[in-house]
Amino acid sequence: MKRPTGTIYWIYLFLFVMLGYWVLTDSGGLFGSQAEIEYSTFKQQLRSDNIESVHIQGDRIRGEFRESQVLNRTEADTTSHKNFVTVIPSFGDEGLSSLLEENDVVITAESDSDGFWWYFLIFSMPLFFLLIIGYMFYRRMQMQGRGMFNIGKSQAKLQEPGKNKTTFDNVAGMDGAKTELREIIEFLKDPKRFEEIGAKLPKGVLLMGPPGTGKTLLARAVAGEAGVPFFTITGSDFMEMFVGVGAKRVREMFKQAKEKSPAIIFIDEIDSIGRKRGAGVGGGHDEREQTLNQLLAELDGFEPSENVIVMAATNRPDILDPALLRPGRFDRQITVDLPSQNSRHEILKIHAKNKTIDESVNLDKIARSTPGFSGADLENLLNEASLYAGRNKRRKIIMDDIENARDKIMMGLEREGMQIDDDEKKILAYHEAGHAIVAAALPNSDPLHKVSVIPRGKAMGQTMQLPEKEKYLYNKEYLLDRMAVIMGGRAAEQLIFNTATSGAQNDLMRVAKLSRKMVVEWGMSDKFGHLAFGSDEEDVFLGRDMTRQKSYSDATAREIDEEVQEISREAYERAVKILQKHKDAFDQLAELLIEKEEVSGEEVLKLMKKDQDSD
Ligand code: NHX
Ligand code: ZN
Repeated sequence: MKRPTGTIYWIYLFLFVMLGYWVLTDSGGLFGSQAEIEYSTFKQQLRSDNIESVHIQGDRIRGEFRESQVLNRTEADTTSHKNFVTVIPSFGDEGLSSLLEENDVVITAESDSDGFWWYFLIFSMPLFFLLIIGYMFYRRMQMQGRGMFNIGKSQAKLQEPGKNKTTFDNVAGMDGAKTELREIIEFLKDPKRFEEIGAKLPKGVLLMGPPGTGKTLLARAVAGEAGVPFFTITGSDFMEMFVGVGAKRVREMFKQAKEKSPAIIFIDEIDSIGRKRGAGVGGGHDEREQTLNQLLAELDGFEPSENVIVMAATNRPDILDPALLRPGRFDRQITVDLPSQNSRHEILKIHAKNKTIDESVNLDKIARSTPGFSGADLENLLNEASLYAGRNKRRKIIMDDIENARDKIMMGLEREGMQIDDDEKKILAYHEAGHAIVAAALPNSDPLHKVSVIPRGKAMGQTMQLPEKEKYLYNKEYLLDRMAVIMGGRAAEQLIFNTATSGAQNDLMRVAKLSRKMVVEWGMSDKFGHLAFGSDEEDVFLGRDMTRQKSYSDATAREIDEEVQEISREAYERAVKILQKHKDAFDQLAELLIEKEEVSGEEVLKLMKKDQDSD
């Protein structure tokens, strides 16, 4: 049965208190019939010696008649009354006391208790509210499954070896990481063998890599392969509103793990407790530091023979406290990168297993066209594709579904509600055509995938390029071409409409960032040659040095700025030249875009070819 919810409970209590008040103060006259009589009536009854007793309470008199009185105040009301109530006039009545005595009336009195009850109510109100708040608080904590009394308990979830079916077969790619971890698995399977040789195994393994790359999966697979209990916890689970709780939870968790050893403890998102101490805005954070100190102490404390290995994952290794990375702690650091094209293919195969996919689907082609996708992105990709297929009442996922899903993930959700009028549609079409024509004309830029004037995500239209193959290095020619392509949008606005729009904001930003990087970080400017000035990092919040020393003079800073501007200007001018040269294809593409809204890369290339042939 469901217990009454908090609010209802309090409403009941409130009503109960009100009722009690009502009864006690007698104002409702629950006990016996009681007549309200005029003061003069009362005096008259007193003189005729018909008052047995009075009870004086402030300015009110309650009393009893000697003989019941029939007081017909209205025709209908002819009840006889034994009790009465009346009020002493505010100017007082001096003769009253002697009159009462003369007639042998029993007098009782009470201090102004009416007022007392009011005072009671007023003073108890804050207490009452405090109780309500306290109760709600308590309920909320209970609802989170961590009642008041659980507060110091470990929040780590235990997965028994039998239940964990994850093995390295479930993990595609990551060959380097797997090799590293095999050693640890061997150790966990047969600790004695290693102990006999006197080998000391790392206590902590830190998995670092971007989100969605399968760090948790990898840790789970290690536990599955080794067949040992697996404790998982997220860094933020240690945190509670009370100082010292985190530290206690760390202690508890290690105690539990030691009891079950050999075992693996996995701390996800360790950066939330493992951040550099004493850093960040607003100074230290007592609770977090205590928790971290306790974690360090536990790592130092347990002996290798206890066979507990701590794995941790983070996507921000740079903000971790250096103490965590010292030998004897997380000294084994494994980078988990975004998957390569081959790994993406493997990952897709794994996720395709529990989906019905048409034979015509070429997973390798998908892997090629999804650079920068993480494992989680790929999983999401196939799921979105299956949703598309379902929406279109298909029984199998076809290539189109996957491509649709990919475009959605890469460019954002279509914004169907956005109405664009014809004038703006024209600007938009020319802007995108500008990007596309420059991209098609330049030899070093990534091949065009698609041009679209359908609003998606933040952008009203976009030009998509897909690299032919995985790139880890970008040469100067590629970067210069890329900047020209991005400038193509603004160049188109200028050429066709002789104006500039605010829409190019994002394009301009990207060009500015790229050109600054070329000068400052990559040593690619003609003026400075092969010289880097060091980068200035952005995240001031995350415990980095906020006052990075510049390694160059103000005069150089000015020169850098000039060089950056020069590179951006050149990119713009190259774009203008290309658009002028291919004016026919440019116009045709813009018209095609207005008509069809989406144009594929191949179609753009065809237009370009026709244009060149007619030259
Ligand atoms: C606005 N949006 O904000 C309108 C609705 C030049 C025709 N008033 O360059 O859509 O102006 O080549 C990531 C990606 C802001 C972040 C794109 C943040 C775009 C997109 C502004 C086309 N395509 N601009 C483009 C565009 C705009 C914007 C973004 C972003 C426009 C341009 C957005
Ligand atoms: Zn643009």
